[in-house]
Amino acid sequence: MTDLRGDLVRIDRERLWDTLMELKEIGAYDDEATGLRGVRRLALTDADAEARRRCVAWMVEAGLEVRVDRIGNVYATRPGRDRSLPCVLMGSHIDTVATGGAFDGTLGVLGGIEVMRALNDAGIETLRDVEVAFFTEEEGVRFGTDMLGSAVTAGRIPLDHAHKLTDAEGKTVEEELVRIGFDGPEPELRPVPYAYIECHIEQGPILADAGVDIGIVEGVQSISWQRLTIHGEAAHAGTTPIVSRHDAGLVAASVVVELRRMCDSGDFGQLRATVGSFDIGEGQTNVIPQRAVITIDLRNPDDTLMSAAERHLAAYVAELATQHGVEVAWERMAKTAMVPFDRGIQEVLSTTADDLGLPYVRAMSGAGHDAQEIAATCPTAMVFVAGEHGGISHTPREYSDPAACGNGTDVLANAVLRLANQP
Ligand code: HGY
Ligand code: MN
Ligand code: MN
Repeated sequence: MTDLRGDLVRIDRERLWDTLMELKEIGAYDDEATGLRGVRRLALTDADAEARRRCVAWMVEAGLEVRVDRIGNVYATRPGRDRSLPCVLMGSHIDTVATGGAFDGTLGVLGGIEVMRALNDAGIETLRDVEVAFFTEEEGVRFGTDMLGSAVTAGRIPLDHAHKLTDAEGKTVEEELVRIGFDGPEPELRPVPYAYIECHIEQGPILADAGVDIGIVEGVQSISWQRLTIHGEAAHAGTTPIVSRHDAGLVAASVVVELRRMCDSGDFGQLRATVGSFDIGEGQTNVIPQRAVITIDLRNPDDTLMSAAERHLAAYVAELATQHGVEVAWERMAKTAMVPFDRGIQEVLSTTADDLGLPYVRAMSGAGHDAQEIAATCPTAMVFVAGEHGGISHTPREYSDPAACGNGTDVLANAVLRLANQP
């Protein structure tokens, strides 16, 4: 329905919330650690496929033209008056981490579909086409590199390379796209949009600390993902003298401790480091670990300090290898620079929030998003929505209330509407 104060449109908050609550049941699981229902919907699994089909059904019900590209990205178009003009694109992702919540990514996709319904309800015809998308494997948890689908459509990752990526069982992206029926015919390098806006939960404490629902996002910090494999030597835990050990587990653990020291030191700015995966091989109580494999996730808003951190880490590990007589192998999984968002699009978002009477703060994104990839192709920005429990995310405790989700999606709707009527 159209707002009484003129050109503002309002989404149907109940309808949006119902779709969020319905989608979170696809891939739902009982999380022991929290006692809550979590969401486990890794990219291209059966759960992801079912969620994809459900979103496509909602898109078709809203009268949208749906297409699928060769990396499985799905686009749904609401035609405008002049179809020769580049579209305004909204979107995000519906794949989750293995211990996910109900809002990461899904708010931007279901919010975009709700924007389309609200435009239909208000009988609004836009000048430009408006599209909503969900991108493949944004999380990177299954196939090892994040923002995969959006990086392919932005031309950063070649389709062929993406198709060949494998999961822990050796299944390729291409095989899984075919298996779930989302190996679309559309070229992955899509027509360049006029603008892209992504609505997403903040996944951190900034908005909650400021007591606001809305964040205007200024950019995304740099991301570095590496896998480190350490080959030592198995030996008896009791008989082997300390000085003659080649303990892969000790080297891996030393890296974890050094990463935290690097963050605490301040020598690398606002560096954040995480070893999220720590594989110690057979895991035998009385055997010195022969092999350890860890993943290292670094984040930094400053590219120069990110590179300095990577160099320091490489030198530290090389020294450890010599000291402990182990072999090390590095594998690059992902690397993206800090991405600033378009000031013009940020301006449309902030004036829209003002017109809606919604207080906001400006913030850099701590998390990676599809928007950072699409920003390479067209003017792009994001609107953040506050989360409860300090904005905690990538856990079933992730929660944003109906009012915050509705406010964020109203900002999305009206910013998209303004852009879609720009000649
Ligand atoms: O890793 C990230 O920041 C995002 O959740 N994919
Ligand atoms: Mn996300
Ligand atoms: Mn995420």
